[in-house]
Amino acid sequence: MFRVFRDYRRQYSTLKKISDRVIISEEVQHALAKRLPVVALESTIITHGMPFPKNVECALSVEAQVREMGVIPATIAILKGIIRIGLSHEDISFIGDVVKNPSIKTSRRDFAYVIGNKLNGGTTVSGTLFSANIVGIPIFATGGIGGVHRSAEITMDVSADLMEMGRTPMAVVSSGVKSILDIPKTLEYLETQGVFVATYGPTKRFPAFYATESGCEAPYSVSSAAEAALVIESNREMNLNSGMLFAVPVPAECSMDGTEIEAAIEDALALAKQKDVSGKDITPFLLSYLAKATNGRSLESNIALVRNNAKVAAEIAIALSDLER
Ligand code: PSU
Ligand code: MN
Repeated sequence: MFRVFRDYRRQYSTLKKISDRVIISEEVQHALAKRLPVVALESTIITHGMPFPKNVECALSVEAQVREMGVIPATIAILKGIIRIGLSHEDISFIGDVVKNPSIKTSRRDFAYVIGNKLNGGTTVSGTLFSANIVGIPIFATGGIGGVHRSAEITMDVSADLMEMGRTPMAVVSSGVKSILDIPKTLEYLETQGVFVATYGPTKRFPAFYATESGCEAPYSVSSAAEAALVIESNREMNLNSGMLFAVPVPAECSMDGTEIEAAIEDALALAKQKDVSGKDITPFLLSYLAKATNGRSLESNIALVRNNAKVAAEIAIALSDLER
């Protein structure tokens, strides 16, 4: 079974182009061919999650941090209708300049339209999982995944990220989910989808993005990158074909007070309702409201946790390639 995984990677990694619709950067191709550790990174966080130019600064500093650890970052986006696995600095600056170069927030349901019309797309967690999995990248870092929205029992707003995690054998490292969402329902839904969930660290206390505590427990915790790698490896060997979530609390020095952020979230949700914001627009709306309401502190905390998650993902990627050798 171990072989299946290796062949699976070889099958794609030696191809320059999987199809005319997908281009892997030379750096990422080389890393996949040599089985060097690679971490996938999303781009909706650049196009719809943070304002310009902080978005570009954040994306570049996350890439630099991963590289410093000897791991190859593969930021994924759709540029002019082509899925690009591994972006140059120019590409990141291009999609980050959202006024000049607009992009569509792209999850699974948006791909065909964005590609067919040769548009730019910031790939969400679901879109990035789909793309990274085509080329066999086993691990992906982001800030927070989408989840079950509050009042989902009325709106049925459940992020496509959760279904994609259920059907993609990749590990996602995030600071749990934002408390703009319904965290207990999100954990239930992940279980329904067969997604393995663990906190990364000494306790099972599930984090709430800006805040370290959500009041919920994860079913498991892993205490090291090596342990996470063993779980990922087993998932692959068993051909479970489902995903894994490793939840990393925001570093304490950058965390925010849960009650303060909760008050801002309630205001943001009320305003969204009043303005009739719904569907794919709601997450970007809430994020930008929170950044303003907290005088940019939520943005700083967001950047810090993304960097930290990328660092953890890089450590796990290293442990994973050690196992493969
Ligand atoms: N959470 C964040 N920042 C983000 C997102 C989520 O803290 O930028 C983005 C991710 O790309 C995620 C997407 O996949 O929002 C989920 O959107 P929705 O809730 O519309 O599914
Ligand atoms: Mn939604």
